[in-house]
Amino acid sequence: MSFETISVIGLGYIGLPTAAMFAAYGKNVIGVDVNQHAVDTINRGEIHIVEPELDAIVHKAVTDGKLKAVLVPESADAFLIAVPTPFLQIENDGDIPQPDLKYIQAAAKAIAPVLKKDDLVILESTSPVGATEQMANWLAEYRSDLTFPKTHGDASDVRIAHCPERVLPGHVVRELVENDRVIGGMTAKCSELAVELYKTFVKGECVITNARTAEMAKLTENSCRDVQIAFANELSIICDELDINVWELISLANRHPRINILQPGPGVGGHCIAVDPWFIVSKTPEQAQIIHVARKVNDAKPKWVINKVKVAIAEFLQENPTKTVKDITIACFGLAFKPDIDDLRESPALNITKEVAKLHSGNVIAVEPNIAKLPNSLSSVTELKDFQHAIREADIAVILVDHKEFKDIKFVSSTKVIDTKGIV
Ligand code: SAJ
Repeated sequence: MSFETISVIGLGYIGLPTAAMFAAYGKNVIGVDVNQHAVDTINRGEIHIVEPELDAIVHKAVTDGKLKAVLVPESADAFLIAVPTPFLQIENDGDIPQPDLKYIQAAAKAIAPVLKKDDLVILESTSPVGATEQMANWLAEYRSDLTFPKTHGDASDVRIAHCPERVLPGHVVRELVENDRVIGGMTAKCSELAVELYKTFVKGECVITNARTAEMAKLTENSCRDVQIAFANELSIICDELDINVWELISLANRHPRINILQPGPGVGGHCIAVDPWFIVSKTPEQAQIIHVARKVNDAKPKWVINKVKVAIAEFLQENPTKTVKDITIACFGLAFKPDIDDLRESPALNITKEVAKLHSGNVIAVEPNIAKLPNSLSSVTELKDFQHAIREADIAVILVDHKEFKDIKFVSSTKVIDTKGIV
């Protein structure tokens, strides 16, 4: 089977680079998105997301006529679904977040009318175990004239697989090509065809398993990182209590040949590591003990940092009895969810800055070298200032992200520094 036309449903951080890569390797690609702005932007040869090197690849693919974006799916040989898998609204504090598959269902419904015999449908969205089978059930429901793997095995009209994306934001273009892929077909034939499709551009190994294991593999990778970060975050709180420098401690422990502790921080952000472990916990709440606790440890870290700010304010007032709270300037260094990117979504640094601005009646300034303008949620409570200004003005400095611009940061001795990233 040769896949001539490939359709990617969902043109976000994963779907757009994937669509562009297939187009760059000669396939005809139809990208589908419900967002008119995204569709228009891509069809102009531009991009609506920030990812290094992607703009040039999309521009060339569109100019060469290999990539187009549409609102409604058209016929294709393979469909890759890369839509979000968020949570359902939590009703009570402490409830376990439950995954919401409504975008996968909507994608299945949208492609069903154009689906034909011998098509391959791949779910790329990070999903709870069982989501691929659920998607296949929805497709079977919408297209009772076609056969599916669950009932017809390798002889089915439509082939289904789960192939989770595993690329690191900021390095997507390189990692899409170089990373190994986990290919979880619903049957052996489904896997074989999915490997053939990805081999269009993937230089890494395409390793075959079943759909459920592929779903769990992706959740396991991100949960493993979350648990390890929780360990580092817990160490940082223990060390603070015991008056030990956690950064020195970790670098010493990491000299052991079999130890590799990650770095503590102000909490875990982004749309993956802080989300995916819940897909395991919600499915197996009795069994997923460590994964659950790790989530709670990481989610509690921003509160701990905010408490440190409150303590610093009290100490500052004690040491400077002629001053009032209103005289204190707090500078927050970094708003992004990790270093050297401009992505503020689900960022603990952003949330901490917001909370500090809410609790502090004096001046709060924010430094984020990767953005030109503050998001609306912050612009009414704080100002975006440059690095040097913030260093000069800060009575209390809160370092929240280890951006490269902050590496040589130095404060005057009177500035109280809360360094969540071990830069100072
Ligand atoms: N973080 C720490 N300490 C560390 C490492 C990270 O506090 O030592 C924090 C970061 O500051 C950030 C959060 O964790 O707030 C997540 O950052 P990250 O770099 O660990 O991961 P993401 O969310 O950018 O991308 C992850 C990657 N998964 C793994 O490394 C196992 C990526 O490969 C996945 O494709 C991506 O999730 C995804 O889409 O699932």
